[in-house]
Amino acid sequence: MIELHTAQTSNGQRVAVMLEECGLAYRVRSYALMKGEHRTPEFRAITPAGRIPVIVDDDGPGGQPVTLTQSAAILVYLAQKAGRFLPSEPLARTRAFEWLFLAMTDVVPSSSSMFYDAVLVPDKSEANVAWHEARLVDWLRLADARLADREWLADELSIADFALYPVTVVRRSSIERIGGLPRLERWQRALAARPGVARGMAAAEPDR
Ligand SMILES: N[C@@H](CCC(=O)N[C@@H](CS)C(=O)NCC(=O)O)C(=O)O
Repeated sequence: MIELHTAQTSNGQRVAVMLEECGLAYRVRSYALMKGEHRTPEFRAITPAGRIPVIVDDDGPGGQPVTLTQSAAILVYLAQKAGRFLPSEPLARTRAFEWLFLAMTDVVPSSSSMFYDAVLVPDKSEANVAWHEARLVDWLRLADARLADREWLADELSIADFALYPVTVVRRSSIERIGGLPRLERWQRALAARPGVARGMAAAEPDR
């Protein structure tokens, strides 16, 4: 069994979506981050970084338990464990990583910076939020163009799609503000219609 320590955020959702899509058994330990529920010695003992998501797989390689952080690394681990959503052919695999990294190192930082500047930093700045939003939208336009002649970001449905999807849901209003991104929205609808994606997106909801 895999224990998923998570919260109702896009970083947590991408892992729950992947667990669901791979059909792996897992249980959720959900934390209300704004209430500081994760700021405990018990959680720090699991992960010194003190941040979600974390998985603890009691059946890791060689039957040994393994603890992993960083949502993108967890997606790669689960893809290898389940043998799904990460092509084995070298170029197709690299293509999946190309779009995984775009999601994780370009889109997510822009989205996170919007949140930090609007909610967390001492000197809030609407101008800075707008600057990061423009950057976010630039990257999403690239994904929209990529999806013009294909169903998924890489050569097949992959961890790249599951990595990007939750952050595009969180940033729906940014997409609406520029009049929409039709190919990206078609891709969002295709993912939203998948039962595993829907279950994963809701996995950390408080009433669960
Ligand atoms: N790069 C990390 C980011 C992890 C992260 O920033 N998690 C946030 C929630 S989305 C967190 O735990 N924040 C709590 C805190 O900073 O105290 C990943 O993808 O897993």
